[in-house]
Amino acid sequence: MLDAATLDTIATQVAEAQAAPHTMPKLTDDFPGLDVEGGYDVQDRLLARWSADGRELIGYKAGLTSKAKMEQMGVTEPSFGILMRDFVDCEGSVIPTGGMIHPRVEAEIAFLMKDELAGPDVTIEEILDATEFVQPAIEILDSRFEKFKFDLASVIADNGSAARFVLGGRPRRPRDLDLRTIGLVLERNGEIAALASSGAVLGHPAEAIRMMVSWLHSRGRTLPAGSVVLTGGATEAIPVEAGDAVFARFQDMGEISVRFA
Ligand code: OOG
Ligand code: MG
Repeated sequence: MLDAATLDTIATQVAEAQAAPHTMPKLTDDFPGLDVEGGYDVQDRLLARWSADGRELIGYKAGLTSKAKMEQMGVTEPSFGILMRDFVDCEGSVIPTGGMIHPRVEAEIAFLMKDELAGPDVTIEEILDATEFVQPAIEILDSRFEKFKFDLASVIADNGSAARFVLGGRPRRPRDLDLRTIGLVLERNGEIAALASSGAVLGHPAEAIRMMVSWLHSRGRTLPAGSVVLTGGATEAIPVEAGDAVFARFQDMGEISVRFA
């Protein structure tokens, strides 16, 4: 357990590494007492700072929810993080890489919530009832750690490498699809870079929300109505650089494109 002053110091380091993007060593190198709960305490401090700056929380992200992602990043449990309104880019937009260190893209299914979810163990049925629609998303990650290498506590403190995200495609009612078997194809510059099925995310992407709501509950919070939720990359994350065009096709849910400059 780290004391409040140390958690404040870590939050300042992370906030600075994100605001004027630069790498830092894995936080557990300098702060070996940092654990997963401490990582979330750092996130709380980031949220408090950003809210004080007038930035708005619009939802939450689950990460490291598929085997491909866990293997790529060398961890065995999901992570959760916060999504601010200013992380959003428009479908079809050109995203500058200048403000990022080593961006990577991943295809995810987003949920838009119409009702609040709360408590230690909501069911998948309750989650589907509380969902307005599901929609394709591309998340653009940018770890602030050298060589994109970290452990779970460090990446949680870095808000799950969150940088930008794009929603697009065709919003669908969650019960009109079989969310265990949606095919996802991620292309970079016209070539397939990764393939997955939505079931790669914990068997059903709503399972990521089930875990998220119980995590929120453990921290005295709920998932508010109106939240955007990213359920985690079904494929591994693919590096991008200026000039790249990325296209994600989602079976029965349409497609999203973005370019990087
Ligand atoms: C951590 C963030 C993971 C996902 O969808 O798995 C994430 C990382 O891999 O940098 O957003
Ligand atoms: Mg992600």
